[in-house]
Amino acid sequence: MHLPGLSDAQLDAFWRDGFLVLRGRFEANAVETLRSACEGPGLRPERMRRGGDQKLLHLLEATARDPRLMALARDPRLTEPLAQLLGPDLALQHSKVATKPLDDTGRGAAPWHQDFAFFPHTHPGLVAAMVMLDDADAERGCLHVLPGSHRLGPLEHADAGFFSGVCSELPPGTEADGGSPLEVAAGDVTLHHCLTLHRSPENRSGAPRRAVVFEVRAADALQLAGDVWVDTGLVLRGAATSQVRCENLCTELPRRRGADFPYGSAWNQEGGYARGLNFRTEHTGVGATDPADAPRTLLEDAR
Ligand SMILES: O=C(O)CCC(=O)C(=O)O
Repeated sequence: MHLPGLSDAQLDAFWRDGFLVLRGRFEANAVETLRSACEGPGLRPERMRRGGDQKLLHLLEATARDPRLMALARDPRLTEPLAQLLGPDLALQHSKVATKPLDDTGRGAAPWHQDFAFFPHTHPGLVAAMVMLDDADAERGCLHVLPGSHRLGPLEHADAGFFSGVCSELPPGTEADGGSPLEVAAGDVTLHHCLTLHRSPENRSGAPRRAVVFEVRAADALQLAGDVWVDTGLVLRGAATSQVRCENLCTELPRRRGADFPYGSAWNQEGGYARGLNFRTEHTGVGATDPADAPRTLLEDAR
C-alpha cells in the first residue's frame, strides 16, 4: 500500500496556509469502489429521495451507510497524515458523501464558512479530509479556500442573532466569489483546518462532483454544541481518552433558528426538560409552568 506520510514541507504548508492537497492518494480502482458504495443501498435511495442530482446533498453518517466508507474512514492513507497534524488519537466528528447538482441550477453552492462554527469544540484540533471521487476545477465546483484564514480564530456565522452557517465577518477584501480554487483529480484528498474559511461554488460542468468527507478531531477535543451523528466519536486511530484539552479561545455557540434546523445552542449543557422549555419560551414567548406540560422531547421529535 502506498503510504507516504507528510513531509516537513507539507506540514509547514498546512500550518501556514490552513490546507493541503494530497495528490494521487487513492488509485483508480479504489475510487471506483467508493463510487459504487455511493450508488449502493445505503446511499442511493436516500440520495434520490432527497432530490438526487437536482440538489446539493450532504448525506451524513456515511460510515454507517456502507462498510466501504467505514473502512475508508480508518484507512491509513487518511489517518496517518491526520495523526501527523492532530496527534495519535483520532475520532470522527462527522462523515458524509457530498454531491452537487449536475447543472448550473443556483442550488449547488456553499458560501464562505468555517467548519468549527457548526460544531465548536474546546480546541480547534479538527481537520476535514475530502476524498475526491471526481476531478474538480472551479467550473465543476471544487473547494475554494482563503489561505491563512485559520489563524483568524473563530469568526461569527450569524444572521439577526441566529446561526446562519455563513461567515458574517469575512476579512476585508474577501469577495463572495473569491478564494484559491483547489483543483483536484479523482483520488486526490484535500485537507483543511476547521478554522480555514472555505466555500464551494456550484457545479456548472454537467458532470458529477462527488466526494467523501470526514471531519476528524483529536480525541481530546470535547464538542460544545452542534449536532452529534450516529458515528460521532467513532475512534479512527489510537484510543479514546478521558483527557479534555481546553484552549483559550472565544467562540459563539450556534443558536438554533427553528426546531428543524440541525444546530442547537449548547446541546449538551441543557437537560431535556430545560431544553424543551427554553426552546418554547424563545420561539413562542410562552413558558410552560406545569412540568407535565413541558415539551420534553420537542427537539428530538422535530429531528
Ligand atoms: O462539497 C463541498 O465542496 C462543500 C464542502 C464544505 O464546504 C463542507 O463540507 O464544509
